[in-house]
Amino acid sequence: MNDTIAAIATPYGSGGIGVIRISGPDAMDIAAQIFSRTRTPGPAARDLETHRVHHGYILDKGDVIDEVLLIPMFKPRSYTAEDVVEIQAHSGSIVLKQILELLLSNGARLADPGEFTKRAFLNQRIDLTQAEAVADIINARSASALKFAAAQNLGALKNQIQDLRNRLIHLLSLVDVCIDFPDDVTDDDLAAQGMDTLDRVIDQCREFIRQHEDACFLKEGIRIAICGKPNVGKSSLMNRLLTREKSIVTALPGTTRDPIQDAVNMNGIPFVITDTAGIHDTDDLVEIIGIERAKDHIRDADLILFMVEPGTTLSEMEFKKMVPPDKKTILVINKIDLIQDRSGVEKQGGPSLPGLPSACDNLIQVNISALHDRGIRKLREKIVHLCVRDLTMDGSAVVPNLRHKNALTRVLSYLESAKQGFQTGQPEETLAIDLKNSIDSLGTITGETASLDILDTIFNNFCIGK
Ligand SMILES: Nc1nc2c(ncn2[C@@H]2O[C@H](COP(=O)(O)OP(=O)(O)OP(=O)(O)O)[C@@H](O)[C@H]2O)c(=O)[nH]1
Ligand SMILES: [Mg+2]
Repeated sequence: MNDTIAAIATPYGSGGIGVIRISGPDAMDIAAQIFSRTRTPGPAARDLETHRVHHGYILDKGDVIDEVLLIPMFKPRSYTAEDVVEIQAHSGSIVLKQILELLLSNGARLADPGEFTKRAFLNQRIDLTQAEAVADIINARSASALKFAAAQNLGALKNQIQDLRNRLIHLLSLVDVCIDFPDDVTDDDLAAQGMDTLDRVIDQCREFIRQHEDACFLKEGIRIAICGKPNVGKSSLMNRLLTREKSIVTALPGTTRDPIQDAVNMNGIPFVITDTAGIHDTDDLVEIIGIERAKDHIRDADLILFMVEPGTTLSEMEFKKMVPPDKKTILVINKIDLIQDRSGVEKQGGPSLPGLPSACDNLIQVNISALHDRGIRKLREKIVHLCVRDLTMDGSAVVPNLRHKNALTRVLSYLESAKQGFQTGQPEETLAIDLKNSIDSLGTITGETASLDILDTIFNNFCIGK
């Protein structure tokens, strides 16, 4: 951290402006070597006022490379809490690369991925949950994912974890007093206070884990599988939901073999939809493999759109083969145009509603025509409602990620053991070990006790320049 790093912070390619970022003790000196307020080399601009925008030119051996704006942000009021200089240049890959190379030849080092954010963490401007939230904001694929990431970036998770950690540290200090001055605290007092703190912290850890399980798919996408017999219109529906022609549609049964997958946002919530091969009894080897893959996707899905068409019948057995019990399922009756006109009046002489087993009675049913774009909006509403209604995320914008969840699970096991220790009157020294371990595990979430391995894993996933 004693050196000065530089990187292009904006994406590769052409654009209005591109930003080059420099951070470290020599940031201003290095920038001053290549920046001039006039088109010709002048005295080095070292005395620029901090947190102001300065107009000037980047010069290379007297030649103007670009007209730029330069913003010095001296420590500690900067992204990394070090001296930072940002140069706003015209955004073309050649011009940005030339400016970067000039900075490197004047003493800066090319930043590693995520190194600016890593420095912000190591300089204690942000904790590890906030650093992770920076990557989540950049990678957010939906409004809901962005909302959680933004709250975490502002310290929502950090504050709550620190509060739990402080409670445990307080309890540990009480246990330490008991060890050193056994006469000052009675066993009963310690047990009462210990149980109270442990119950509260355990409840909160469980709540965090529940929130992870409830809402992590809001970050990654809720998995929907479209399934049914061949030719019922699964691929047509897939294309409607994606609003583009992704899956091949033909009048031939057995058109879709490989599962076709794509992501889409509905109401700001990310979904990953899979169109699958029609399920039926067949001797065709390729179809058999496709059907096996379809079943894998159906098993892993969070929601199934089970499709049928008018004029067919389905036995209980056939239904069970396609839809596993206890899966969230919407019964989609497609090709409704064959039996009803646009105003919902029954057509005479055509096919009738499908004959379905009683297991379908409890399913939410939506009638659509994928071909004529009827009922699709209602189906979208039902999908969103069914997937999000169980979430009790109101008032709590905290969604721990998998790393946090694993740490919380470790914390829980130490605390359960400590609780048992209090209940069975174990020696204070043993209780202290469990408490210490739980405090350390909580610290890995915020970064207070995180190992270098954890830091490397987190920051290596960042882009360069962040
Ligand atoms: N009348 C009518 N035809 C439809 C509708 N939706 C789909 N089709 C037709 O039904 C046929 C099969 O559609 P697909 O979307 O390929 O059906 P699928 O379920 O994906 O078929 P497989 O991949 O073979 O299992 C095509 O000819 C579609 O044009 C609809 O709402 N009404
Ligand atoms: Mg298909």
